[in-house]
Amino acid sequence: MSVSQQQVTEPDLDLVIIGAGFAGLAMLNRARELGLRSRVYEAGDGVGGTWYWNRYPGARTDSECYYYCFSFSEEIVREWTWSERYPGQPEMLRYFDFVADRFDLRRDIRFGTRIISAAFDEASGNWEVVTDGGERVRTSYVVTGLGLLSAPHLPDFPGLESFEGDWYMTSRWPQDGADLVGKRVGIIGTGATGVQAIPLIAQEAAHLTVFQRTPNYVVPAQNRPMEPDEIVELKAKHYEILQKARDHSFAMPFNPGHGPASGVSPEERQRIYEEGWASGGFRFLFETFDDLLVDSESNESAAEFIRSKIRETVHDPEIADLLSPRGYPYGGKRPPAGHDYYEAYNRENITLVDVSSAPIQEITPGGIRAGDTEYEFDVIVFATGFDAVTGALTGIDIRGRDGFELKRKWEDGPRTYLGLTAHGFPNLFTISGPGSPFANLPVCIEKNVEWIGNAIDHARREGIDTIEATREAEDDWVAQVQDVVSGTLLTQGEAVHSWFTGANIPGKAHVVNVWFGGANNYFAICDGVAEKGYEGLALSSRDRGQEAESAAAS
Ligand code: NA7
Repeated sequence: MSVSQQQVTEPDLDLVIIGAGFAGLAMLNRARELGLRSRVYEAGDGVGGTWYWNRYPGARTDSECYYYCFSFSEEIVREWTWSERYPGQPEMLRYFDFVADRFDLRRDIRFGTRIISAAFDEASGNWEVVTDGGERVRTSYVVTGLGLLSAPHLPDFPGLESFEGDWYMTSRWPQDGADLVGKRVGIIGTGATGVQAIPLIAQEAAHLTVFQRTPNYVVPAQNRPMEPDEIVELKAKHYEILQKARDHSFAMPFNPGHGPASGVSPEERQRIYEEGWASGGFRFLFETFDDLLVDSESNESAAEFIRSKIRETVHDPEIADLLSPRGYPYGGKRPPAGHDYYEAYNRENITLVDVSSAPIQEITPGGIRAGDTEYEFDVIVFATGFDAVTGALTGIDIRGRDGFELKRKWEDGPRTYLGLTAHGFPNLFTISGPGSPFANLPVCIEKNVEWIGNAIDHARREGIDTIEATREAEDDWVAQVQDVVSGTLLTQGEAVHSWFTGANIPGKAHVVNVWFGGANNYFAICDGVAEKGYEGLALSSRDRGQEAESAAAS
């Protein structure tokens, strides 16, 4: 290559990172440690990702604060103190601001800037990334930190443009809030988001009508303020707790359950479920019995326990019955954590409308028509979920070798190696991409960041220009992602539109798009791949004019 050619193809940056949530910030910090010239592009005007956008009433974490957080810096662990077991969205945003300021991250972040395309240039071996403002940046590497649940899904209801009131999507809630006081509000959706929003909207609205298509298994989160003593203890043990999370199949520092649900007497089973209910949230799923996600009978015993709690809590038996999930397993859809969720249905100003048999037909100027009935509203709230896992990535025009579109590659379902890379898309890494674990995300994200950072560092040290998944390794991973879930009950939510399988989006390929083979196993696999010289990845060096494919990959 001549000097002049080299000048033409010299990239502006080593690394472009897309997104300034958990993934983007952790990646930026790691990139700086590695001496990479990096820049983050973020569509929002601030840091936080999910926690920047989801400002709806009641938005808070479903995982406990002390493991739903960054671990990359001991300073953060030492200096930040959580106020609640499950921090609310405003506290999460303060946390992100704290981290961004503490590490002076903002100077490398372009806010209010959306990446609209990224194309791999075969001749130079660089990516050209284009922003919505028309800026073009050439970079050696692109890392996406777009989040699994960030591309909002607004169902295609006819007539929305005719609605004369105000309407909001929970995931695009206005920064200065929405005035719901004294209003007639209708909310569509009873997933994790709707379940958080409903009790709080009911407190503000004159009347709240909930449109429910599929009832969920809601276990109370059991939120409470953090105690000073426990904060001291948790900070002291942070890295021990992190290791425990990394050893858990859902990356949570939980204790194992009590074996199979059938292994104990009915009385003991009841006692253990009561204990799990009092512990709250995901602990009910993971610390009661170990076979709830694999054994139908065990699962049904937990499901029936939850139904009994609904009957106990909700005064009107008909409403309790409508709220009771049936016909799919507990865990078949991502189970929400509740904050007085079922209690809210005892309020005078809340109405539950079952739209499973009488679907929403249209939005009218005055409200919503479901079946033959029209409901009148001042405000409609859409808590209708996300084009999960792939939506944010396919929303960007990403083109790899030969201009091939990522969107086309994933038409029949996403194809990646380890959820991190895709064949035909060299030097592009996807943090928490399709085929990576759906588990406690900060822990998964930081493991991905560590792996990607090491891979880039290795490549630079070895004079390698491109890293790319081999087709064989990708095929094998795609098959494994489907295989590991086959022995579980997790895909049985297909019938009830679970986003795990893409079934919540009309027309989307129905395949499991996350790794359910255990986050702990996944971390070990990724570590093993790196230890074996990036097995399954082709590492090539242009200068050497050779395809220096990793020995292990061949
Ligand atoms: P979810 O869990 O995908 O929930 C979306 C909700 O919207 C769910 O209750 C859907 O009913 C409902 N929905 C979607 N389309 C329609 C139509 N056309 N008619 C009626 N109801 C509809 O999204 P969330 O935002 O609550 O949670 C997403 C994740 O964020 C969550 O899993 C956590 O990981 C954090 P359905 O159940 O499909 O019948």
